[in-house]
Amino acid sequence: MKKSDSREIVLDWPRTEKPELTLTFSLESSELELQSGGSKIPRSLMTKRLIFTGTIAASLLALNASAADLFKIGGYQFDQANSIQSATVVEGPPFLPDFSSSRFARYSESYVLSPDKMKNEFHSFDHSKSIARLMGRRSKSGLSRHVSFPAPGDVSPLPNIHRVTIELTWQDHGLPNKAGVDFVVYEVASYEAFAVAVRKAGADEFTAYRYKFADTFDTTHNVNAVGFDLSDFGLKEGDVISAIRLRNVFNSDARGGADKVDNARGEGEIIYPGNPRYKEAHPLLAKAGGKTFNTPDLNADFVYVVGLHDVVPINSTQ
Ligand SMILES: [Ca+2]
Ligand SMILES: [Ca+2]
Repeated sequence: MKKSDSREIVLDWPRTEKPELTLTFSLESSELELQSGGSKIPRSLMTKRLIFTGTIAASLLALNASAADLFKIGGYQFDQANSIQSATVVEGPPFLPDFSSSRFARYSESYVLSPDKMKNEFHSFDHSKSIARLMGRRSKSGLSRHVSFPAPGDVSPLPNIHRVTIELTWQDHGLPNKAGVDFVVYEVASYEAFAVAVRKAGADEFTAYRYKFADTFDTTHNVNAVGFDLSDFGLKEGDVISAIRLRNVFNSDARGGADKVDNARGEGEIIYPGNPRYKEAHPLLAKAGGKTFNTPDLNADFVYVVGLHDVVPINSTQ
């Protein structure tokens, strides 16, 4: 953003106050805060609107002038404008069960601890971008819904029999590879295995699939946060991806053998049975030093996937 860019920012201020106000932005809480005479103005008093137009400090513009769209879950802060916009089953029987994720992105931790004192930072969260709802599943409550990979007892598809893949896109936008982690997959409740591949904008093929241990479990939101760095998929910095695929994993109950990984830690590139590297590959583990997944733990539950940087438009020819 250039300093000369002109942008309108709408601020609210209390009816009773003169507009001699200080505007601050907290990087910690991602909140814009108005102060008058050194005291914070409660949001409940913010009823009038003050409109600034013209040149605004670049540091403020960098916030996209929409602090309300920034959320933090499982240690990752994201702008919900960068959430994926479409989800489709592209491999396997198309029906996957969906469930309510009633705790996901509903309340902030501080609000849960003291609801009378704290504001709920998630009141403006867009649950319609949760994975199952993007797949057209209805929600009576208006909350997020997750879709689950095959589990024992399902009629179809079945674990260790059907390969199931979900493709996610930002439609006409893509996600650039920048320094560090680029996107995060939120998987509900106990951690269950899944593989991830990406497609570079303009490419026909997806990369090899990778499996990763969960980074953290967020008890407030009942999700595992699993961050992925596009460099691990072989992309260069500045490369843009146009799609992500999530695929189920097989264990040793599968007829052809378990999916393995290339790293002795138990995560990394997935090495499928039949691959010449399969003999040297390693068991896929639930966590570092952990065990392999049992069949009831192959039904990963996807609620939300979001880019950690701003998505960019991609040409239809890419
Ligand atoms: Ca990266
Ligand atoms: Ca799970």
